[in-house]
Amino acid sequence: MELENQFTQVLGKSIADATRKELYAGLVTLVKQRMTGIPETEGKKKLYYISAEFLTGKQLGKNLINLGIYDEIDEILRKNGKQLSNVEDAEEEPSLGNGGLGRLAACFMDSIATLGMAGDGIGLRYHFGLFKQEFIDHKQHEVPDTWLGKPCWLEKTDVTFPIELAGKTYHSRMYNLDVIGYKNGHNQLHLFDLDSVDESIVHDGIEFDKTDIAKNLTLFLYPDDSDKNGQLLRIYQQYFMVSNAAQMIIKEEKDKGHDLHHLDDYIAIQINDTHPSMVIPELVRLLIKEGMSMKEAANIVTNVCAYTNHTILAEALEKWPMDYLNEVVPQLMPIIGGLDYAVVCAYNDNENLNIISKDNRVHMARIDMHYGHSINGVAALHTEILKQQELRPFFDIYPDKFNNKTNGITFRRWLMHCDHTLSTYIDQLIGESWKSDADHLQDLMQYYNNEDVLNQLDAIKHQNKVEFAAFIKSKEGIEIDPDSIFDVQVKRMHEYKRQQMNALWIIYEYLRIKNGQRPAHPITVIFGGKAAPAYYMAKDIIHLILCLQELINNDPEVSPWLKVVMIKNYNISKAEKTIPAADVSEQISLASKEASGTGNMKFMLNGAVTLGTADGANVEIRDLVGHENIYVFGRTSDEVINLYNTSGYHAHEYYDRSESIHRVIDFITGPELSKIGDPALLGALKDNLINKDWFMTLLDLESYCNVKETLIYDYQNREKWKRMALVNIAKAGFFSSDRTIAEYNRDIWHLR
Ligand code: 26V
Repeated sequence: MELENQFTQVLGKSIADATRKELYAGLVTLVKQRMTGIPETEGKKKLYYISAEFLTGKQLGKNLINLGIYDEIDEILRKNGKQLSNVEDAEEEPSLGNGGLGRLAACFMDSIATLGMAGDGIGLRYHFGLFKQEFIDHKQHEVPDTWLGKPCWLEKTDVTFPIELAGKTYHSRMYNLDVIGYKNGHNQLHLFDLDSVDESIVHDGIEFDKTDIAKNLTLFLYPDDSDKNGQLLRIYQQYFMVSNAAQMIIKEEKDKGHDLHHLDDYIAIQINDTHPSMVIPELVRLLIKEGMSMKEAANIVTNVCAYTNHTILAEALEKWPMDYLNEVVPQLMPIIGGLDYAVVCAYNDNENLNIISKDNRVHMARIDMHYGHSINGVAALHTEILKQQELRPFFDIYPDKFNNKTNGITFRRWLMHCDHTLSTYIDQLIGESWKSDADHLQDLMQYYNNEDVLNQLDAIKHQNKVEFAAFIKSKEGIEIDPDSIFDVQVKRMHEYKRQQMNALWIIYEYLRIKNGQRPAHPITVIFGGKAAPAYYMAKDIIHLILCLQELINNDPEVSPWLKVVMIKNYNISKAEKTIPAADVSEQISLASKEASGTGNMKFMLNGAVTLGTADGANVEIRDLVGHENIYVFGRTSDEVINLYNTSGYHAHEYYDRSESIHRVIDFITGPELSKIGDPALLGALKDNLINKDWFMTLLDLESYCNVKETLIYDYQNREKWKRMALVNIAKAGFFSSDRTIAEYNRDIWHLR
């Protein structure tokens, strides 16, 4: 009753009379009032998690869950003829991330708070986030994502720092987002911005004048960096982020009366990929200004900072030209030069280790590795590859700095919120202890032979599929059959993730159906994901999928057996609707290339079965569920690495040798698709697949087709499938981000 009174009071009218928007605004106020009552977590040592991305997702549902009032509010609304999920839909989703790295940061913030650690996030307040994806003529178009509506969870503050960019001083503004843990903890996410940023300079999609820093600095996450001005803008953004971070941290420490000479006793900084790497020279610079020697400052900063690597893809390892840094952050150059000089002296001018390479580029990850005390990969296999291959020279000199932290996800969002029915049913079966100790999900294994439980789990999945089908019908106008297999590949579009391989399977299956060979069970292949605006091959893959969607769904001979759906503007809220409805989780990256993956964990937790390569965390999923509860195919990472080292892969050999591969590839430019799509784009994709195929699609295509056929066949064995689903849920506990964060703290941060 108390809660209902508070709700009515903030609304200023009866719940029954309020509109959806009013109810949403009322709940924002109510939640903020409740959060204010929770004291901020304090501890002797505090963590700062610096990241260019925080893909937080919508806040309302998560905050209600973490405050422990979700069910009560749900009940109050129901009583008044309203629906909480409907009210949640009124929230704009913050678009402050790109994919796994940003979502990981958000899961981590949730777990850090939940575990009662003092730890704040630091990032940027992008006005339009990444971009919003639209499809026109079967092609991706980018438009600004206007997520900063009202009411907003972000609170504007009076906190501001002077930031020097290209010799000019700008004044930042800090915005705060409260991070409430699950029934415990209260931290902040600090997002910095400039008041002068001008949204009106954006035109024709996401075009804008890249030179006007005062107006453009925080418009977009990852603005196009295919030209010099774009690259300069990235450096401006990165320095703006870390200079705010460094100044804020030093101010907080001074305010607490801490001695900066012992900064490493009081703070830990986690550098999320190389985007925040300039925090190292910036902190050194500020500590020198505080009167410290360069040597002492560098020592302390090394003890404070730790670096996480999230990819082995060369193009993501940032190496900024010296000239550019000179232009944007001249104040850092003497520091970076000094840090490099010490490395040159210590390691005999070894070109593999130098921060500044002979071609005058600054290797950002190398700053982190020399001047941080920890280097971690994000899954066991990934960390091994870093140690043995990509970062080998650093592993040779700093073996003790390397450690693995297999990624995790917060079960509050990825089970309790996204599948409330399943979560509640699990509570009934094994109690609620899994919410604070996810390993307890294993207690579900006692139901392995319990037909009632297996059927009930299956009924929940089916209902999720029915709801998802209705959602797809309303958003995409496509009718899909909840009794078909929902086979899902949702993630950023990238050649290494090999959505094109899935598309080639679709063509293969289409041709078989046309030839009278139907699959053992109808199947719906569901895609979702954005392509970087300047990444043409990824856009061409989207184009192919959209053309296949049109061709296949409208073919009465094929569509009862095979359908294709590409979800537009795939984001966290859509993920929350999609994942609980999935039967099959497609994780088909070229082995060695997907550092971890975290979608794979979300699907597993929601009872989908993985169809994947032995890559990233898939390997650990396989170890947990056993071979009989996962479909693994394709070359191993060792085999793939060997092919790269020996230049042993030639796509055209596969094209020439296999008649069926030949036919599938030729279909891309055949009459059926050319009628629908753009022959130039389809031709470019086909050409790439035959003559380049850097991520070896054709290498694994045949084994992929074979294993997918087995999987479809197995799906008919309902008893077997239901058990596989149960085992996947029961074994997912390891992938709780609470476990990951406990490990970061045990091995790297040492908070409390
Ligand atoms: C690279 C680039 C390249 C140019 C365009 C902008 C951009 C932005 C970010 C990056 C770094 C990508 C790193 C990344 O997101 N890695 C993902 O991290 C996840 C969390 O650890 C992991 O699960 C995924 O496997 C990994 O791909």
